[in-house]
Amino acid sequence: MTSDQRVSVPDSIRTNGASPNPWWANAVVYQIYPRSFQDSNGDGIGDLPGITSRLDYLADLGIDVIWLCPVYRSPQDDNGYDISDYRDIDPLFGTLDDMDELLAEAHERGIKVIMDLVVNHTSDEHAWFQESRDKFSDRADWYWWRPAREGHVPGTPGAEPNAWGSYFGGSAWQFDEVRGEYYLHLFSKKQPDLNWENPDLRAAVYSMMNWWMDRGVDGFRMDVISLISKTLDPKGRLPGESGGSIQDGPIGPEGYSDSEPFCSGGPRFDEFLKEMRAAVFSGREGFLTVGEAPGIEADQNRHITNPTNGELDMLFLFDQCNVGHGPKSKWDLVDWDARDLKRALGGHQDAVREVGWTSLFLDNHDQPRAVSRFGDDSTEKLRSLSAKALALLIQMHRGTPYIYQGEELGMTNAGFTELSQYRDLESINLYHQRVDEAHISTPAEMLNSLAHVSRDNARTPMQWDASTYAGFTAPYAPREPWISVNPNKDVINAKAQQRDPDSVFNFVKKLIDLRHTNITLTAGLWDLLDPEDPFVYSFRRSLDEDNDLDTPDDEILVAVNISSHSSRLPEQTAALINGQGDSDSVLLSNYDASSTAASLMLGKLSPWEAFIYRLK
Ligand code: TEU
Ligand code: CA
Repeated sequence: MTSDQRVSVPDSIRTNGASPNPWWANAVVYQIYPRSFQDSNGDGIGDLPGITSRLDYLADLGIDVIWLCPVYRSPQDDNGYDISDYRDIDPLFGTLDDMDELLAEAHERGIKVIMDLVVNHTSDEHAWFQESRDKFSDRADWYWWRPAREGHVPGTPGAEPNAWGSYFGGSAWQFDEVRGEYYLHLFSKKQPDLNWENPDLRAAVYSMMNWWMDRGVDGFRMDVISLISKTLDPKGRLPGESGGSIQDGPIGPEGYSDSEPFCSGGPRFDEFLKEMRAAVFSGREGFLTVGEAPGIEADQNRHITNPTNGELDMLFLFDQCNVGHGPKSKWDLVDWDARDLKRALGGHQDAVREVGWTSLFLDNHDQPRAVSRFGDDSTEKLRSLSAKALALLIQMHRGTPYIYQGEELGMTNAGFTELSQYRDLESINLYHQRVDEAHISTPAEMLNSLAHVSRDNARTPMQWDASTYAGFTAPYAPREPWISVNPNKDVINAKAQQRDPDSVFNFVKKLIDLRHTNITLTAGLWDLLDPEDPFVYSFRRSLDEDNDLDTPDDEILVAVNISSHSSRLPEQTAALINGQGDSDSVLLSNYDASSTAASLMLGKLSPWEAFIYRLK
């Protein structure tokens, strides 16, 4: 698409008048998991030169921003989310020169690059942590060090300072022989949590962020930023700690309590975000900040993304990702239907109707593939239809869409059947915790849960072509890919889809183009229709009547049949169509305009039928 076709969004309606310079309001972001995107040197692991070599593909797709998952120096315990040096690139991925080259080549193509910022924790191999193990060092207080529970021998079972469990299994506390105390790690024991109460630590983080901004990055995706402020009692004690005055929550089936109610959106969260905004972003322009925010409610999102509060541009909220998860854990799978998705995504939309913004996504590197999870990958035809339907659904809400690598091809779950095929520490640890330690799952049950929700489902190599390793690494490469390629690369791959006008890729390309050129889709209000219909998810996008724009598309209907059978058009949706069906009004459909017009006249949608329709 040429840039002169692109509408620029007037300030008055971009975020209902509230945001200064929200260029990202009609941008589309593409997430890259470097390890799995493109290997350039045959070691079986994706790298920075590999990404640079694929920028033309991304330019063809039409995206505006790349979110690059962590490439900093790291022992790779959690694939780079454990950083040992924030100011260097891990040799697995390349060098600082390779990073500069990627930035320059992306900018050359009009693509911005935001980096992952992981500052809730570092690696235990970071120099800050090593120094902190000495009680008398300047950095003694940069992490959450605590003595053993009163009356217990340090390092023995039950002596942990409180009952919090780690997201990756086991206790959230690790005893350190050198310091003779425990440190907190909400994630793996190689990811100690930073103590944001310490102002020197905060200053060091902001200085590092400024260093990257000055080097040319365009902003940050902030890893679990919602967890940086922990709830403390007046004496600085954590919930459940000996002598503290705040009670911990109940112990769950795996034997630990949940830290999230005390860590997510904690008491100083807004203060820290405002301080960061002022220290890093004031005086800069054209950047983007997006915070990963598990545990944050839609209403808090409105406050955080209200530009007058000076915190973050947008957050990732996870309600839609929790659809289909049992109340206790993501490993318990439960039935769901379109109403659950409407409640989750609709709640996000309603909260920012007046002010604030939201991000739109179904897929990322921690989630199973959307087409396997919410769509239907049982046949090639249904896979293609449902991948398009889900892409249309998510991108037509109000907010900034994020596409995770391979989602634009409708890539599916990995199809692993044995534990040895998994690489993710979460999958492996939780298997052992639930099967061997807590005895709450059988091996077959846990393998079934992993097949549905393991993070590795999203981490198999990008499928570029049908060759042995899907073009991810050379067929003659000395090393196999670090995780196996999905055998369906023969059918699902970028090369085939770029050539096929009916592919998921070319459909997503049209969606991105619409986001760029249709102002109603960027700025229009969002109104859910037929909330109680279990199959059809439909909504209306419309510009405020008093907008100052001259546009033909000021009222648009979006409808998606979230099922593999045909469904009746529900009442409110049908009333808007009023028995008419005009193929010229179909802006996009995953069938074709005339069959969608016929569906509308009959009042019945075909399996996974999804369309965008101009009402006036
Ligand atoms: O994920 C945080 C987060 O919300 C996850 O813990 C999520 O609950 C988990 O992946 C569910 O399976 C971020 C990163 O996206 C993830 O890749 C990292 O492992 C994690 O933080 C720790 O840095
Ligand atoms: Ca490599």
